[in-house]
Amino acid sequence: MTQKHCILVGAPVDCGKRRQGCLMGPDAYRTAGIAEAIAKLGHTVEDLGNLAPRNVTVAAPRNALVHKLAENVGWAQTLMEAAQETAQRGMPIFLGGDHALAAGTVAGMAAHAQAEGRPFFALWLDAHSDIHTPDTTDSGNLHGTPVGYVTGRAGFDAYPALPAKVETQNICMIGLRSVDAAEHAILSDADVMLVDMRRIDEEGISTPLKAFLERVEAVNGMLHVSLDVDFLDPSIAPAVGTTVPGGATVREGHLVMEILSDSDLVTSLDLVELNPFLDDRGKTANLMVDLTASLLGRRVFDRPTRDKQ
Ligand code: Z70
Ligand code: MN
Ligand code: MN
Ligand code: MN
Repeated sequence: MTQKHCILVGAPVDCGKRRQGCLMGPDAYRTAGIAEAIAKLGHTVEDLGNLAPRNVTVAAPRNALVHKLAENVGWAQTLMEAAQETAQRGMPIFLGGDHALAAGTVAGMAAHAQAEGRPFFALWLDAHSDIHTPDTTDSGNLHGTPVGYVTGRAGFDAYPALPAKVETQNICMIGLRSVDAAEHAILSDADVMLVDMRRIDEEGISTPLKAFLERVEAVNGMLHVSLDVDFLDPSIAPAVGTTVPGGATVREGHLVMEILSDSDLVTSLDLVELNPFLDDRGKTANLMVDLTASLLGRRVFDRPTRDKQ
């Protein structure tokens, strides 16, 4: 892959759900050596430190279950701007923080792509589809809503106006195994590319991923990757509030990242939902850093598949 200027953006977002701890995520990635791992691959690295949410006031949400709406809206504003600023001079890597942060990062990257005159695509690596709205969520946890926001669903009146809507047909979700009824209803009408665990078991993870990447490449698109810790199986990635059994293996995780790296299509990355309070001697933070290294070009061999005659 080509040499990048990687910009680490600390986003200690912890307002997207009730269980606390994701605010320690950015520092856990730093402790696990994310900057050093990226620099070792020949890229340049800049660390912006940790950002803070804009202070905003909002009207009370219609749905009384909704948790910390103002703080979520404040983070969306901060991160939408940070994405647009950093994307102009490098590849932003957002160190979360829970998945609520993607409302800002994805909306900001979509706005950047629009300004560049390029189509925008998002790859959602997650057990969940996160396509609720503040009205449909039955947990009130806004980390379950960023896809709803960026695709322009109704109900986000408190949020900043979307500068550029993400087309549902430009989204691919891989790793799905926990989808709520209201999400199921919207997804069965939309044209999101859905890759659940059954499809991964039957086709392998590379076949649908490569099919999606071909579509991105064909139109010179920009690709944002949003990696939720719970994409991975909880046995290898325990540091997450919502563990869902039956997730991706270490090998599937690395394979996805290596294929993405080979494609050289990825222009931004979220690392989300790491809760260091729940980790086992840093193993989840270390794995997320290793996966980031694979995305940025780390290989066992450059060409592993060719035999010498
Ligand atoms: C559920 C909800 C969710 C992440 C859990 C779960 C949402 N659909 N998202 N963990 N990343 O509460 O809305
Ligand atoms: Mn998620
Ligand atoms: Mn999830
Ligand atoms: Mn739910």
